[in-house]
Amino acid sequence: GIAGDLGTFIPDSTSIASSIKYHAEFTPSFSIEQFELPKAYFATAESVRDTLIINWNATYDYYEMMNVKQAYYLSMEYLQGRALLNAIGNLELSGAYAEALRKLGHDLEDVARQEPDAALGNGGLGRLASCFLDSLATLNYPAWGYGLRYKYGLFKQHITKDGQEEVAESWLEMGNPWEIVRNDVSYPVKFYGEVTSGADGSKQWVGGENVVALAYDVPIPGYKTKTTINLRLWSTKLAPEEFDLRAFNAGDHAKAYAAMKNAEKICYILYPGDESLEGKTLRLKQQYTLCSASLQDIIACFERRSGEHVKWENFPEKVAVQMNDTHPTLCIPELIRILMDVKGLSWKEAWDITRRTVAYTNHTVLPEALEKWSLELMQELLPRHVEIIRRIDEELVHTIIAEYGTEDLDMLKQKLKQMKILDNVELPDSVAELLSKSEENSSVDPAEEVESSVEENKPTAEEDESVGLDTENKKEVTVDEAPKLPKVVRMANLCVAGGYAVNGVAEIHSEIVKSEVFNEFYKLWPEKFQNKTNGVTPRRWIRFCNPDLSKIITKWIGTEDWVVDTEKLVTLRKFADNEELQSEWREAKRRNKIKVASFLKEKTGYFVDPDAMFDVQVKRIHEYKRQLLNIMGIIYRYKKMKEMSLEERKIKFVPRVCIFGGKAFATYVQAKRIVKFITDVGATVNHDPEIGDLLKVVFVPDYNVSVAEVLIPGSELSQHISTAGMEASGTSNMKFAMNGCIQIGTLDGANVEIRQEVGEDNFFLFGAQAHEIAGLRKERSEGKFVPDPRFEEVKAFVRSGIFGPYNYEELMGSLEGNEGYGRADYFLVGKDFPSYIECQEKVDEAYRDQKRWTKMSILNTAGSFKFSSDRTIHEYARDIWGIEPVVLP
Ligand code: DL6
Repeated sequence: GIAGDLGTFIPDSTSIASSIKYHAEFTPSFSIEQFELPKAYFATAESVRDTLIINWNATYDYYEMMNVKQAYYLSMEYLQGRALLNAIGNLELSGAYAEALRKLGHDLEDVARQEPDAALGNGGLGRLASCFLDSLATLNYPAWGYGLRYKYGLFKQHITKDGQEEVAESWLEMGNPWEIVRNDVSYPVKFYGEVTSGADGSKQWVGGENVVALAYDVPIPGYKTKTTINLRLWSTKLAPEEFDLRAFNAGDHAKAYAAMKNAEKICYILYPGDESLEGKTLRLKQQYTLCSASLQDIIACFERRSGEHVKWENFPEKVAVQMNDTHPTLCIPELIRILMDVKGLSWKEAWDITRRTVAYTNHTVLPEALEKWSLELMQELLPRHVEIIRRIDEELVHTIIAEYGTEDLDMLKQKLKQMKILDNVELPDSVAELLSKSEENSSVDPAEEVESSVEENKPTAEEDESVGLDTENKKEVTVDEAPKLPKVVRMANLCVAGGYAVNGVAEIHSEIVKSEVFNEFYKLWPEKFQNKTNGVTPRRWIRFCNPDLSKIITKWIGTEDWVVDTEKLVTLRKFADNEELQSEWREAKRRNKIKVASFLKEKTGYFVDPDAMFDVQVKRIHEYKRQLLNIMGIIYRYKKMKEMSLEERKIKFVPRVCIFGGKAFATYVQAKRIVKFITDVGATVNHDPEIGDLLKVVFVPDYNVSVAEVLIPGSELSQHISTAGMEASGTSNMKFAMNGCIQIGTLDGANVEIRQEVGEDNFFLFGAQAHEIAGLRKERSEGKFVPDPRFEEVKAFVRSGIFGPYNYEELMGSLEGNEGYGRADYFLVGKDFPSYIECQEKVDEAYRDQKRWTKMSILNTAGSFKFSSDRTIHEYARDIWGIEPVVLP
């Protein structure tokens, strides 16, 4: 089409300037008389979008023509961040755009800062999805992302005297120049209603509440390629014919309006609170909307590309659907529903196609984060899907019985208890019958016995009945709640039963997935289980966010190809001792630190010394990530400093700026206490004249992708200090390593592999290991743990009131196992504290020797080659999706 004809045109700064002026004039979102920064940003973005649309169309047309196998990534979260610099960087137009804007009186960087972050995600999981899109496009893989177009992104975090305050993030307020609304691409999505059966046994889901999901496309450009893939985000609205005109005309405006809002609110916010039934319902509606609209779209594409003869059995040869965690699990019953009820396939055909199409990535081992939905709620909202899930569960039970037989009933019941999708739900009649036949001599009804064996395993603090939680969003759990046995759908079990591949996101995590989380499934279907260690895009996370260091890398490697072939970074190893490289490396780091210092001044008012070590922990605030361990270590350092003379403390301690950033989920009380605690410690330490520049503690408000892009290049030490076995992977650890930042960390998640690649000498390791954790917790609960006196000293210091009037008892108590809090230092802060502070002493010692430190830094960048999302995506494409790169002619 026309796309191909326009596609060869490469704009220069003059044509770009005209295009920007054109958009400033003819896409009028601002008043005409001015061309200030906000308007310049919009006009610039719109001009970039023109190029993206040309490439998007060409890519789309080509995939249609070639009828390629395509992967579809379904995710409730995308943490895209800003798009402008990334897009022009990928299009290799940064220079031309900078010049064009200069001609128009603006600086490109200032213009770019006008863009709000697209924060449609919480943390690692959402950012991973965004990195994957960049790699997919760059590597020319035919793939699309699907998600929801939340009106409000992740909340803005204000830090007040009371700690964190959440404020709505209205990122679409001024319009979004990157999206293209497709008014002709919309699908009905149904909730509630009932299932009717036809004479032939066919089922129809009828009645209920209907909304429309409308497509908004966000073009995703690859780096140095014309391939531009699509992120399709759904927004919901009321179907026009559903608007209650009669009510409105009769004066019942509220009724007509309520129906409209009810449809629209599905896409209002990311992770609506789910304490209430309304909240839970909304969350389930969101998940179903994503699954239903995306699958209808994928199926429409398959039919369109198939032409006149649609062969449904070929569907898995053309389509791979990846479920990013359990949030899109409803894909499984939804695909079956469409194939059976709409396309007329049999159960066997539909189930077989689904099991060859859908794959699942697990991102957490925390039991409370494995989603469980109330069966009752799901039954009401999605009655047809519950029928299908019951059938899948029944098939699963039969598979388990066929595999293990009925001889050892205890063993069988154990297996069923762990693997069933429907938990605390009576067994299907056919199974109950089968089991009772095998237990002729027993007086107990075996079906009941499965239930009672469940009873013996009452939900623990970790296995509460909360639904829709994830690692980033964990909430308070107390152990003394009366145990209940709600009927639930275990979404992860459904994913494993319905998916053809199940993967973890780092080697250690994938091993835990096999040996603990899904051990029974692993024994049944070992071939399904894989590892795909996460990665991050080197475009955004080094080439664009750290141009200074990138230039040096290119100079020493002799090519810029490392941006798409990170294995080339390994070349840096041979220059790690080179004095010239070392001095260029240090200067680049220092310039980045100066940028961080002025950023901190602007955001927090604190002045920091760019010659101090910049020590950073930025990630969601969560007990398992142990910001508390970091701050307790800082307090120890502060106390020791205070006990020494000025001379002594200067000899003993390297000056440090300790930087924290991260959001606490709004209802996660303990995490919010931690934020408050850190800011209070900062307020005391930073104003202590005895300490001066020797120690500063700064909490950066509203940590997001753009803030990370400033902080990471200017960091020297970064902290990845989760309780071993609890962080699935982590991805900021990879970004820090790429930017030559040395890590202090536990053997957890991707830290393990990072340490292997950068070398043991270039990683500060401390703490208990994953296989020791269970034993250590047991020791604690039996009262056998003897805390280190230095840890006791820090707690007493905090309790002395030195950090202000706030009551830290809840926090300190949680480290001791106060009755009131429940879990006795579940995250083992006290246990790891001595090895942590001793390791920090080694950090100081290494930093004093700047040659050694710089070498370590270079070796971190060199060893980060493995952690490019390009490597990860190649592995998914090869081992899970079976897709090949398709280069546009
Ligand atoms: O895989 C991406 C990212 C990991 O790097 C983090 O370690 C992990 O905590 C995070 N997981 C989640 C889980 N959400 N749910 N459910 O966010 O995934």
